[in-house]
Amino acid sequence: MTLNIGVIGCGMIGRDHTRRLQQVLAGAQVVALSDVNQANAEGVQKDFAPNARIYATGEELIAAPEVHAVLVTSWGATHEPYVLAAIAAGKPVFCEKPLATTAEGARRIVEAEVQFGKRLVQVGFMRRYDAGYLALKEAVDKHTGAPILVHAAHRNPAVPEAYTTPMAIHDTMIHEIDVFRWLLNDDYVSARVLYPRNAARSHTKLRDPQVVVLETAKGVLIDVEIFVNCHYGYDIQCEVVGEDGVASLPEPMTVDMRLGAKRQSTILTDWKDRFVASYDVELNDFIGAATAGGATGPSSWDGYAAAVTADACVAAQSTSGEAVAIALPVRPALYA
Ligand code: NAI
Ligand code: NAD
Ligand code: ISE
Repeated sequence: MTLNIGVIGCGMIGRDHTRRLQQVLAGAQVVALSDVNQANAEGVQKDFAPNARIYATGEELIAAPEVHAVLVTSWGATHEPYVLAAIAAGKPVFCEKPLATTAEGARRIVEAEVQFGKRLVQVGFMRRYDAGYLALKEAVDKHTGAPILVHAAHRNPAVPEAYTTPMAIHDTMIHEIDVFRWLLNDDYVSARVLYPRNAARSHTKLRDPQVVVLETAKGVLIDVEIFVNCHYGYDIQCEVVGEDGVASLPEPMTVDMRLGAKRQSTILTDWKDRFVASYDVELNDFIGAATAGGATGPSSWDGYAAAVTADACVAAQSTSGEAVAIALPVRPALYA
């Protein structure tokens, strides 16, 4: 059976996910597109999905009988109503991060899915599918002993003026928030935020870089540098210090060159290239589970836990370094 997918939001990542569904992966086809800016949907239709029908609204796309499953790749603030509509229609839905831009919004999705009685939602936390993070997890689980510290960095070369201080958490660090819960099999209890002087390339509405310190229930301290105007490249770093040793996230494969009395290797500049393979694997997982009528991988609960933590980090951005507590309610059995 071929899974018929409708894509809501045809910007950068909606376009890229449509390309992989149409040209890279087997088992699915994009039959419907929607975007508040219809020109974006038309561009994606023309380039990758000539047979897809364009719907005026995401709600109409979700209701369309030919659509078996939905991809939500519109702006973060629009995710919640589309995911709720897909659950109400009983259709599997892959939602790009963040699941919702507030913890209450993510909680409403968890409650709707629990009431439906079956998992339908996969959140786009693709790092869990990255070969480097999987290898790091194996090293942490089997070799380096119980974790004590994590040092991490999330660096983007530049961001537009519309990117503001809280977005460093909701839009960017949300990936670290999710992946460290998974990597350490732990939950967070507090967050602190510290700022050095502002980088010269930053904007007036953005404190950049920021350092977020998360503490986990098992007592691990995680420091994350978020630097979104680092200029030199797209660079994701992570080192886990354990009782018996230290494990580091592998660098992306690159050719080591000796040229002109220098050793050189390339640093990527675009998130699309850094995680290209993990986007393929996460969507392949979605196709498999959605074809069977359900969902797998990062869940609504993971999206909710990330949203609660992100809200605490954003609150901690204005407490002059004071810790903000993080607490989750009891996890519903659906997500055990
Ligand atoms: P974008 O701005 O390039 O594209 C968003 C598209 O959604 C635009 O075409 C816009 O017109 C459309 N849109 C906005 N509101 C809509 C609505 N209510 N209904 C239908 N369409 C709507 O943004 P981008 O970079 O593609 O990001 C989209 C989502 O993907 C965000 O949630 C972002 O966090 C996530 N993302 C995830 C990445 C990852 O590594 N997993 C990487 C980049 C983005
Ligand atoms: P984008 O701005 O390039 O694209 C967003 C698109 O959504 C635009 O075309 C916009 O017109 C459309 N849109 C906005 N509101 C809409 C609505 N209500 N209904 C339908 N369409 C709507 O943004 P992007 O970079 O593609 O990011 C989109 C989402 O993907 C965000 O949630 C972002 O966080 C996420 N994202 C994830 C990753 C990742 O690595 N997982 C990377 C990039 C983006
Ligand atoms: C973007 O939305 C992503 O998800 C990228 O992975 C991240 O590095 C970037 O900062 C976000 O804007």
